[in-house]
Amino acid sequence: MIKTVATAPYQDQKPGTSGLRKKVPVFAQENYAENFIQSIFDSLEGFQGKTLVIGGDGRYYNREVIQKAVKMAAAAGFGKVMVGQGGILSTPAASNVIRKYGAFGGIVLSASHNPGGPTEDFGIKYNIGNGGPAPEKITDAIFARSKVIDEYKIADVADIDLDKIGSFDLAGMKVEVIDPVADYAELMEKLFDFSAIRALIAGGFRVAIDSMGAVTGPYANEIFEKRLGAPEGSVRNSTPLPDFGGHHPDPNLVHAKELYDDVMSPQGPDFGAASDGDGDRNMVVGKDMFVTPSDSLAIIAANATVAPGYAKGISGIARSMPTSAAADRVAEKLGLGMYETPTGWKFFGNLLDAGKVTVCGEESFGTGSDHVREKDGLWAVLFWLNIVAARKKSVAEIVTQHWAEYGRNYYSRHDYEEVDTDAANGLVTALREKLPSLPGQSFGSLKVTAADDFAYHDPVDGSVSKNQGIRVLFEGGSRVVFRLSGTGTSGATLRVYVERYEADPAKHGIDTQEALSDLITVADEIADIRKRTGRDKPSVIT
Ligand code: G16
Repeated sequence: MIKTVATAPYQDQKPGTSGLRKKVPVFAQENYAENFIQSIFDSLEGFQGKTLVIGGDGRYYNREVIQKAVKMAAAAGFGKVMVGQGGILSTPAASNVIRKYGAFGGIVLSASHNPGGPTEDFGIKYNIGNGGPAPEKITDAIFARSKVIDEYKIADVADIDLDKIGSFDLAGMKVEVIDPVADYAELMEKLFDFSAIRALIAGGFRVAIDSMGAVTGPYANEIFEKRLGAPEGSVRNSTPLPDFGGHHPDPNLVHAKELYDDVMSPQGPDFGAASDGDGDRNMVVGKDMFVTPSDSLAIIAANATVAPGYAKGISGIARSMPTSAAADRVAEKLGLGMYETPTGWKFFGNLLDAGKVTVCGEESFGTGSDHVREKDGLWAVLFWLNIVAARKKSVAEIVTQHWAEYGRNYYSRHDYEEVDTDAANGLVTALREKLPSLPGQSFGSLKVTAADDFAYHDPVDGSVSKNQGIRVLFEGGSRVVFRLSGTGTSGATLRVYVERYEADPAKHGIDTQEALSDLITVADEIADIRKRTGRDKPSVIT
């Protein structure tokens, strides 16, 4: 019943910031997905007879790859596979299932916020037993294996019925098709004060949750409409669609603009939130106030004790290097440990496992805590609603009061998408060469105090990750950071992160792009962006 299939390796299966992401036609090549899945199994040890969790964000090609993964898990010797009904498991829900049931690991099929469809993106990533993305030593091993693989094993059986909850035997392995929502909703109910949020909503506070035609729809329906009593229709675009309804399921000011405009209109809801393709990202908007992800992390950390799951306080905070230093000020005031990691949620895993931090966040619309080992979109939304309910203040009041207390970190990210790869690499190489000469140089009124290529020394396992983004720091705490995205699937994406600290509350009401305009000009001057990329402006500003 187990078939061994001869295969030829592909040379391009290097996992990026979060797993392997490619266009569907790439994944649909002969044995492409099989090679990668077998390379994952070949890089692991000790899973015989143990449990593997499998689920995905429901995008185009999800069901096909789930069938392959289940049959290959049986052939590899797993004892049990737990798979979400319909092949659905949001990334944080998958992380929770892995942890709750003590699974050996999980395979999550997602290309996150990237578009879906026959010519769009697909992805596969492996999560370890703590529920988090595999660390670099495993992803490196998977890549090495994928370059030489010559066969894979698969159970030669009919497709399983993914839509019916229940369990059955498949080639000697147990398959359990589980409700993808129940465990997750139960966890959220433990962490947050649902009765306070229910009372807030019953009192007329209007929420709009945009699931963007992606995986959080069923989760948001259950949590916001069923358990928290939000009127029907409060959750929008709630049916997960293979192509996300043609939307780009990226919760930011560009792709969730409709929701943003609605909340900003006088008759619109009081609170808006959106999630991405696989449910780990979030965007939070209050009336007259967009909350930057960096501020969101700082404000959640500062107010954490209002939520029952965090009532005892938090142990520390971690943020990715390009994320603004707003959270650092909270950590300093509360006397908490503060950690700066490279971009990629996988770098938070060790800190969370060691109990050094409770909450983590990234500028890329990701926030989360030690409840799972992934960032968690709906968790962040519920945290915000819990804070609003407990403090009895609007989002705008909460944010402006936070700035008044801690100062404001003006922050913006400029993305240059689908830039020619050679041009992008050339820009980074030239920047690296310039680094030693930058400190001491002045650009207008901005004087460079330090410039480096960020390297991370993991305080838990001692591993070192180099070349994680180029930082140019200026007097007064302003900075620009340059890095190439590790999640794109065509060309290169240059990200430029710009930040300026302003302590004076009288100067907290300036438009963000205006407040950062001198730094934006200097970033272009230092990196020669226009000339090297041939672009006169970013493709996306968030
Ligand atoms: C992934 C990672 C995040 C990272 C983001 C952006 O998010 O999990 O940790 O911040 O990519 O990475 P990059 O700047 O390299 O594109 P997601 O939501 O895509 O899984």
